[in-house]
Amino acid sequence: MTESPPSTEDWAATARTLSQALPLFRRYAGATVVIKLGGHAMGSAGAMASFARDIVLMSHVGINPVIVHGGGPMINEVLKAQGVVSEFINGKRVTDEATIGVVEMVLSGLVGKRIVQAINAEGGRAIGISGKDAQLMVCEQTDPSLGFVGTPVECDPTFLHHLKDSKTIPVIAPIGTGRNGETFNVNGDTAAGAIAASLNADRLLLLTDVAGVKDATGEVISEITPDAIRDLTADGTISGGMIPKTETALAAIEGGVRAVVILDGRAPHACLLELYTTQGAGTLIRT
Ligand code: X2W
Repeated sequence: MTESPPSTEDWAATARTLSQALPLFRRYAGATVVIKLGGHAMGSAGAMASFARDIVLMSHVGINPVIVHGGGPMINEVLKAQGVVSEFINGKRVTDEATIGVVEMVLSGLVGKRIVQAINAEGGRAIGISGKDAQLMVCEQTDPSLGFVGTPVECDPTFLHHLKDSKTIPVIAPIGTGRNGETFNVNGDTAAGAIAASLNADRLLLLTDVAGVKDATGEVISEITPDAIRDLTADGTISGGMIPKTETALAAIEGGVRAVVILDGRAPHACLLELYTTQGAGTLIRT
């Protein structure tokens, strides 16, 4: 069955929506927004296309989007095909020499290029790099028990500024370089926080598979301060997988990011809802 063509009323509603968006577009014109797209938030090809379209729209209305991606589930799949099951300590993959090769291949080669291709297919101009490129993310070993897992200690955003000047959208894989030529696997949230801080980003959006930070009754909190986050963590309300996300948020804010939002990336148009509606989406964290 073919869809009926839009009516005059439909077009009028579209025009009204566009006109109403103007003040919201102006609010973020020139802003740098770092978006962490986690592997669990990536979903189907259709969801990826919709995400890519939102990113292209953001760049057309004056935002400088910077994408940092994860890809944990995709790494698991490739390792599984090789008969390897990873061990995780506090949410970080124990990464031996064989594993780091797979991690880099999957993140830089597969996942990053998939996002680049989706953005370019929607008319944007994206480029896939990793933290290794142009000394973007220099790391130190996080803990010997984790093997080749790195903590970013120096981020040089110079190359990202060049990309911004040439209206190119960076898609960054969370792989870092060590001072002695090592390759480090960096948690995607940690990498996004460090890169956002180096850019003094206006917003860091952590797209995940939960609606946001929840209070003791299970309701999503729409806005919260870093101090209140610390209280909710101390009393156990914030726990499990949410802890690395809130820790990333607090570190990013301390490092100079204006605000962090934790939101469900599987919701259609999650980024647009957050930036361009007065209601927002997920949990906004700022002082
Ligand atoms: C992650 C990197 C990918 C990632 C890993 O190996 O799975 C560490 O655990 P998500 O999809 O955002 O979870 N690195 C050290 O963070 O992916």
